[in-house]
Amino acid sequence: MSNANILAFTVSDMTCGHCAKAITGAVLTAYPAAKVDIDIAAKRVTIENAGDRAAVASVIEAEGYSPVDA
Ligand SMILES: [Cu+2]
Repeated sequence: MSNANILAFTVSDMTCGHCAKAITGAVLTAYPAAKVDIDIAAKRVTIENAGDRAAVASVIEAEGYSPVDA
């Protein structure tokens, strides 16, 4: 159960700063208290203090990206 509030996704179609900004914006709109950390080169999105994994993945998918568990 440790770090249960930290989610990590690999988003292979996140290719640039625009993508990162779009994903960050979508997550923060859904979860205003979340902390979003993005590494574009690694195609990695780490999210703290948001919803459960499936719900957060749905938010990213609705923005047009394809998150997989990382
Ligand atoms: Cu982009």
